[in-house]
Amino acid sequence: MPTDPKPLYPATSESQTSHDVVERPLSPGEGGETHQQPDAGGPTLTTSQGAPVADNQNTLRGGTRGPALLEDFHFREKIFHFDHERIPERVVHARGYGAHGYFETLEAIPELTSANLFQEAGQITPAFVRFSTVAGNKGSPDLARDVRGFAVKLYTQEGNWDIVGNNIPVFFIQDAIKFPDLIHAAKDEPDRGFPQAQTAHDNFWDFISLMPESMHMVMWIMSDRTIPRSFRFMEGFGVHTFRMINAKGEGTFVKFHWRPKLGMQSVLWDEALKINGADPDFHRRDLWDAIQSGDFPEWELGLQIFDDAFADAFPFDVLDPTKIIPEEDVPLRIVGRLVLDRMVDNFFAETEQVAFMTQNIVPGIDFTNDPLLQGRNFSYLDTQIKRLGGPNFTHIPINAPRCPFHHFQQDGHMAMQAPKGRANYEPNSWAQGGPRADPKRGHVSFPEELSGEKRKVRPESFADHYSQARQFYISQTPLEQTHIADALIFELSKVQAPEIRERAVAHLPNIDTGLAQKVADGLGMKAVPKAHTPAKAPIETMPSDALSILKKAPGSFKGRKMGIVMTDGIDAGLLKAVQDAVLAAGGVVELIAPKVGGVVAADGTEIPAQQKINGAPSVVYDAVVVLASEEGAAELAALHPARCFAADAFAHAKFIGLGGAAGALFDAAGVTARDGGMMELAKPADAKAFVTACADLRFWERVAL
Ligand code: HDD
Repeated sequence: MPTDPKPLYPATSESQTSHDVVERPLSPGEGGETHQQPDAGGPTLTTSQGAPVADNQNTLRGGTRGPALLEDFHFREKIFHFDHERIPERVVHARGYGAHGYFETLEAIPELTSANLFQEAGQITPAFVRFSTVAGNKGSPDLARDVRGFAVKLYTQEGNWDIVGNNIPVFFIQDAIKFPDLIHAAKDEPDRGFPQAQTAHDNFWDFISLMPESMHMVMWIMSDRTIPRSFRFMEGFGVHTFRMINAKGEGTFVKFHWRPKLGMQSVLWDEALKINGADPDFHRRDLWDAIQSGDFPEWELGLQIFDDAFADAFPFDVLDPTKIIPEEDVPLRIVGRLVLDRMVDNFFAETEQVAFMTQNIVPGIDFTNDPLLQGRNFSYLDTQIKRLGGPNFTHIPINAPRCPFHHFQQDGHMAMQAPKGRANYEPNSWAQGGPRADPKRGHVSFPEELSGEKRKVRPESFADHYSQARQFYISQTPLEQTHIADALIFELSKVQAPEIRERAVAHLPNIDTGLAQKVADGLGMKAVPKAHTPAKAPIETMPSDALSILKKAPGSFKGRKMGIVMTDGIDAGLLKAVQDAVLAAGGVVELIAPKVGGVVAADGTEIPAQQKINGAPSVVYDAVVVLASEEGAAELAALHPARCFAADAFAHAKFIGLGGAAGALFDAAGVTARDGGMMELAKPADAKAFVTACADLRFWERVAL
């Protein structure tokens, strides 16, 4: 006689929710000794079977100078494991960086969704986020001009919910069947194996120029959104229209937005190129430094909520992932915040093995018929099985749910759980029969009515490819528009086939004739090529300030970095005043000197530096200060890296503080003009005014449009 089912698979135990910690000696900087002595008191080295190892320097040999013996099980185990250390990198988004944190619900929205995490304000849900670039391989530089992935895993009490988004709210293509073509075209070309991590090549622009649906995305990727200052200063978007379902089964459409509390910020293209050389890990280091110092980055979750009536009246199809819904039409409703407060313990175990999947949704959340989303729902599971080696990747702690889970999936490579009992199927009549489906608690799809012919077809409502591209362009400030034109000129100047260049530029008159003219001029074309005929005539759209980075500037130096170059003989009081002012504004300071050992101030104080001048170009700072005695300024002026530091800081429209004889360095660098963005720091009291000015982040007046 069957009795009440008892859970067959126990709730996750401690060892399933967090990594079993394998102690290893701390390295310098983590609190470890700089030189660990062989007998420093650490644990004994063992094989992975636990057998103590006597000698980790020499293989077992037949005779002192004889051959290595196959019998050396320690050697063989060590080398075999090393040989297997790599797994396939992600086919896209290979280069990424993750951190742990939490999502806090700020507003309960049970009227919109039964999703457990939105039922009570103040509810905390553990989260893991991985940021990434798309096209480059795992070792590519951080400042590639590229879309950034913004993938969020929320470990809710009713299962893992992944919002696998980007820092751009639209996508290149409308149907997932084109994804392999898009990615093949964007990545390095198959015959030559380059270029790495960039779209500035023939194949990309060949494909893109043949796909008018990508034109809206092209405006976004040619904007400064694709060269973010760091992950902390990026927006994130779920991209697709999703659905929320409440306890009564009523559905509403929703788009997800992550908005950085520190505001958005990007670097200049010339900076991006130089940062990639100076610090290819610029974005990783930024996130690491911020979190390790307790300055936890934070994003608000904003929802755009709308119903069928809005969707029907909206001039574009809400299922088309190449379209946004302007915030002016549907404002964001802020319902929560995401805080990243802990780095991973181990990059591979967590960041590399984390498996995001669009199909990971929870009760109260549902998909829509967006054809890109539907295709993604197939691709992500498939890719994880390939990448992580089998179906049990959900046993890996970073991927395991943090709520109780019970199912009959079993066996397979690397099964980590040992379910007890006899029942591994359902229905069954055993006393301990295991879990059963629950129609009240379980995920229920929105009961949308479906009809229509079975056809390979693109709906007519997806046919307008230019209206929102134009809307994006006209929403930008003149400076941002210049950056878009410059980016297009740069990318297309790397395209060798003139007919591809022409075909790409021929889309631009449908977006903005001024832009088309600028790009054609920049490429040395005699005239703007004849515009392609749009599949559907564009409609008039209104500019939206929410689409511009500069119109949403934060007006704060919080979270930013000041580089201070100093020499012997400086005023230590002035230096301290600048440091204090930056810290008070929520920024951080890095001290740079001709020698990393530091400098001796005029009053004899020894001030250590964190960087030597040729390892710290000004491109890695948000604003700079140079404090120099007369001899110090002469010493800097003789150093090429110091002159580049000064010239670049000026050219990149940075705020520049000058203390003592620092002006001599700028003169030597060819920067003889002084403007409102260059401020003399004559006395400690000037430091505050300077740092207050830095809240504008750039002195744009210096840059010609
Ligand atoms: Fe994708 C990874 C975001 C379209 C197939 N995608 C991946 C990641 C992000 C996105 C952030 C990295 C996740 C991580 O950090 O591990 N992808 C998007 C967005 C898209 C999009 C915002 C459009 C709105 N993707 C897309 C399509 C397909 C894929 C149309 C296939 C049909 N994406 C994949 C993938 C990846 C992936 C092959 C590679 C590694 C992985 O999944 O885990 O399955």
